[in-house]
Amino acid sequence: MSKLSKLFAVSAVLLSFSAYAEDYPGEGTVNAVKSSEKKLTISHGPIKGLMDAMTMDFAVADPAMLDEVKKGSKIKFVLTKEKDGKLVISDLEPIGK
Ligand SMILES: [Cu+2]
Repeated sequence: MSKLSKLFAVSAVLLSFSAYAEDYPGEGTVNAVKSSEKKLTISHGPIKGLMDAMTMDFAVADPAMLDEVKKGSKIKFVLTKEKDGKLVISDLEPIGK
């Protein structure tokens, strides 16, 4: 392991202990893109440690993420629970394209 990757590994560990926000990976299907609300309606599978499978709206961290999907898109996403308990999709990626 190079010095630089060791440094990254150490900072990643420190970050995971010190961060207020928690990340949860999930998968689901986009049912609706609500551009004006910066939200996606997603039928998601169980999100371990957070919730069971259901259909619900999620806010996205960056409106540009809405352009990466459309109704029917299957996606992987990272749901971030912020310090104040708010849930936001902080990353997403279409799957099976
Ligand atoms: Cu849910």
